[in-house]
Amino acid sequence: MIIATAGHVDHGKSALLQALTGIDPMHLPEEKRRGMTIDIGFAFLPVNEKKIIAFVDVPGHEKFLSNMLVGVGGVQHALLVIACDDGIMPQTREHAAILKLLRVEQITIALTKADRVDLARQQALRQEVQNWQAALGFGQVPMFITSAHSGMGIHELRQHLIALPDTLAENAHTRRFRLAIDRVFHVRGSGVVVTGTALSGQVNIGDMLWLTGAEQQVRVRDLHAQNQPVKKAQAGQRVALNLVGRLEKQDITRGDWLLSEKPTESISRILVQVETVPDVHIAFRHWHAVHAHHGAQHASGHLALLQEKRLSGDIILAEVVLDAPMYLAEDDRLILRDSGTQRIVAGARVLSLHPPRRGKRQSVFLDWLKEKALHDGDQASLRLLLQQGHVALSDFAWARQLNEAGLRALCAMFSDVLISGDFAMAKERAQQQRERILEMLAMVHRQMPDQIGVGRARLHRMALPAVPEALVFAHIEYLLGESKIVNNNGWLHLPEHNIALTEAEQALWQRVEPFFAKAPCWTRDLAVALSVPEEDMRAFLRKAARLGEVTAVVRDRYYLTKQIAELATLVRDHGCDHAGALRDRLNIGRKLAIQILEFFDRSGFTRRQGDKHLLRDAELFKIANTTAAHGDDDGIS
Ligand SMILES: Nc1nc2c(ncn2[C@@H]2O[C@H](COP(=O)(O)OP(=O)(O)O)[C@@H](O)[C@H]2O)c(=O)[nH]1
Ligand SMILES: [Mg+2]
Repeated sequence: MIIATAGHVDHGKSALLQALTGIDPMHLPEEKRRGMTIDIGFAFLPVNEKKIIAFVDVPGHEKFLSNMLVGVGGVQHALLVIACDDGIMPQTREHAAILKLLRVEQITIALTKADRVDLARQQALRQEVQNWQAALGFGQVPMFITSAHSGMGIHELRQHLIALPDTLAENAHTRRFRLAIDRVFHVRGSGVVVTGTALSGQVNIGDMLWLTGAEQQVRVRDLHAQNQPVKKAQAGQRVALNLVGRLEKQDITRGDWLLSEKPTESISRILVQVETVPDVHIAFRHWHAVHAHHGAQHASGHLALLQEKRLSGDIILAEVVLDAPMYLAEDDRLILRDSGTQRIVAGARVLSLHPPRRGKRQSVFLDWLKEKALHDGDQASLRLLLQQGHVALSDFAWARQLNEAGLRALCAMFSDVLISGDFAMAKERAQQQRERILEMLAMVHRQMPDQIGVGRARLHRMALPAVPEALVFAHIEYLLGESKIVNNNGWLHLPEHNIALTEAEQALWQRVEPFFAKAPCWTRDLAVALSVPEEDMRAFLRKAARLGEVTAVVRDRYYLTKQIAELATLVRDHGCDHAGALRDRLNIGRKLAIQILEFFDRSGFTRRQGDKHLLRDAELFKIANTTAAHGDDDGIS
């Protein structure tokens, strides 16, 4: 449990913490000299064996608002302090707005310095504050009248804070570890130690984490949570980590992050829902220069509004374009300050880490984004993505910082969704795509009756070019498993496309096969040589092709399929990527060499680039070695 203070400068935040915990949270010499909090400070209140409350004390002076924002990032509860003699002041309002925008909705209010005013003033202020906070929408907020000098109300406030429930436990089990670094030390004998607020997940001694900024993997050698040595720390705790890596203290600064793993991409454009609070006046311009704060990090950038004009009560959708990458997850909350006046202008809830390159102002997309803004949480996010098509689960889990257990639990809630490898999609849509694959195969068979079928890369391109290859391959695997399609040495075809030779045809095959020993054969030449009508020979060879015995490199010119496989092996292993090379290697005519390479291009085995033919689907033309298939089981009875 972490509780942060909030409130106007000199209202007695630091004094209150000292009264509650016995610890003076001000630690900098300059703070002591000036009697004013400049940076965040800390105090810990041990409750029992298991529970220690961490307090983060923040500066109230508007000059140090950045530090205040660092202090309240990731906390579960805030102690909003208002001095009885001063009442509600500008930073009281500003800090309350920040808490609201960061969704720190659990707050307790302390009316401090009660010894300075009479009872009537205390009661009048209590009423005023009650009305004000209710208007802000905080709901039921416990209020205490205290004096750090006389001790009034301190015991009651302490007991109240001790009894607060811990709310972030679920987050610790379903999310990845994320920690916003706010301080860095060099500790003699240990090396680099960082401290920060754990936003989500868990960390153990020995874990490898990704350190942003220094951009390297680090190992956790030692851990403290809530100021105590521990083996494991988790979300909702102040954590100190002794890190091992190629690191010096100066390689790390406040605002860096410790993440579960290296992000696959750097995020500097995000789509957000701009959020406002009644106490903050906003007047956005398009391309408003802003400063975005998140955790202990901040970066400058611009706010690009997505709608031309806004109707009152409408959701404000915008793109935040950052000057430096930030480490965000969906539903994270940013605080936006006006770069000129430094004032808080709004909060922003992250809706998407991946703004589309085109069409983000089109109504179809805006409607979808608006729908996203209206809903919170993992389930709604996945449902809305599934509406658009397939979802890459690893990307989705990263965007929401879900760990494996969290993702699994979420997927289990979707009964009408098909999970295939890394992809999730609506079962109905998957069914449509599989149908499409079968239809395409049927068409291929109609158009190319002398071909046994197509390779999977080509089938992907023909049937579902806009769907990721891995997903189409997964569909194909499924259809193979269901015997809806057949795989013949990498060639895919419908089961009914493959029929056996009759006895007469088998006899003809005995006579035809020897002709292939030296070279590929033309249908007409075989017809003439064997005195078979050309049309009969053509039909026979097409059937042999469907059976996978022969393969046509051009219409009516056939190789034995195993010869094609040998040619393919040659290209695969020696890269005979142009006709000259193949001609020389095989000692064949240039025209035939070109026919072979063009056939490989058409099959999807190679891809033409200029006059080269580059390998594309190396799996094609591999003749399965069926006798070796169970080799691994040898010796096990
Ligand atoms: N009379 C009185 N003075 C207080 C009380 N709490 C704090 N102060 C004084 O108010 C000033 C500001 O207190 P401080 O805790 O630094 O305020 P902060 O800026 O909100 O952290 C200091 O001079 C304190 O001694 C209180 O309960 N009663
Ligand atoms: Mg202070």
